[in-house]
Amino acid sequence: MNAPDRRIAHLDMDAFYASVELLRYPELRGQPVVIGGRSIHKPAERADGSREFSRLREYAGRGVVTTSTYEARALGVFSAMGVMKAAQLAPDAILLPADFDAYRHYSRLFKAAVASIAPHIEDRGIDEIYIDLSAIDEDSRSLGTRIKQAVRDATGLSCSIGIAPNKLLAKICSDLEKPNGLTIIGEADIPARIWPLAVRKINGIGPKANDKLGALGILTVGDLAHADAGLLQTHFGRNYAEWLHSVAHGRDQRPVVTSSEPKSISRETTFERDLHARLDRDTLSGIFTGLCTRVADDLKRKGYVSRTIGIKLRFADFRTVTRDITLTAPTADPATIRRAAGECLRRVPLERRIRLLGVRAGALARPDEAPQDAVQHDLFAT
Ligand code: DCP
Ligand code: MG
Repeated sequence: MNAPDRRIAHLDMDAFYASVELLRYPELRGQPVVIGGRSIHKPAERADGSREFSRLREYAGRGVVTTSTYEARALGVFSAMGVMKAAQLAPDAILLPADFDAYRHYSRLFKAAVASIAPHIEDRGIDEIYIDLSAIDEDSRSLGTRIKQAVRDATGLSCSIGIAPNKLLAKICSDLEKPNGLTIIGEADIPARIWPLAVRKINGIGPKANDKLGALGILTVGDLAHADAGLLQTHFGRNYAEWLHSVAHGRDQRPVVTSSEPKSISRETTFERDLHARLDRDTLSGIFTGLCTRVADDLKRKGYVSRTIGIKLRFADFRTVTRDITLTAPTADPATIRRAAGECLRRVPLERRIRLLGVRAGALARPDEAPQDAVQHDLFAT
């Protein structure tokens, strides 16, 4: 059973990065637009004040699409797709570089707008939040509409909201009528609204579990709800089988957790071409120092110091290794971070070419707090 009186919303911004870009370039509204270029893809301004945009077909490189407008999605272009691949599907689509500062700015604005109506918020990243509405005495449709309007007034952007008895269902619902959706369900709606959905729609059923379930003929959430408990246990183990069964019935007790302290701050970069530890030593070293400087800047801007510095390397064969080191005193100093990261790097045998390099600061604390003793082993676990 779900707790009787809970009412939880999940809010997710629509095509977030792309929508922020459309605020800046309103002439692109209605067109397929893809975010994923580099700074050279910034639009050029013509003498008459109009702008000249890059097109996907002009792109060469290994970048990935961060997001795309719904018009681009209609052409098959989605998040995480290689930009070159996207260019084959939609050569004339507009290409723009990402501007994370702008996205963070709008992220803060929309969260503040929601908080002015419903302050019990769990931050789930740049464009999504859970909101506990249980203590608010207003019907869900009018409250949801009011929150969406507040977000639009503060940002000019649309979002989609799901309102349900728990986080699990709210998250599924916010996606059901995107973009600009408001989807409200109660316990009684589970068979009609949730059971027809593919099991993949459940947050926590990843590609592996999805494939395994598919092989057992379990395709929809309804199939899962009616699956034999013994069969699930045999294939997934007792814990996961029990979880599968309970989520298929729409059960979830997790609270909305309001604190939003980050666990770590990291920066990473995928190179244009794979780099060799010795032959490209200077280039690598420059990039490495740059990453450390950016991590230090992030720490200072967000007001943290870090006790654990880590690195991530991905080799040309996609093998990924991480190393980390605990400092004697917490820091936000770029040179100290660079030294610690350099020590980590010396612990990795560098035989293959390197594809990606990352630097992470973990075990965060506020500079005025007594240093904590946290040790993080899985710095780059996601
Ligand atoms: N993002 C990214 N890389 C991904 C997925 C997303 O960089 N593989 C970024 C860009 C998105 C933002 O995170 O704008 C939010 O992710 P969402 O999954 O919510 O996607 P959108 O907001 O773009 O679209 P939707 O309307 O489907 O929510
Ligand atoms: Mg979104």
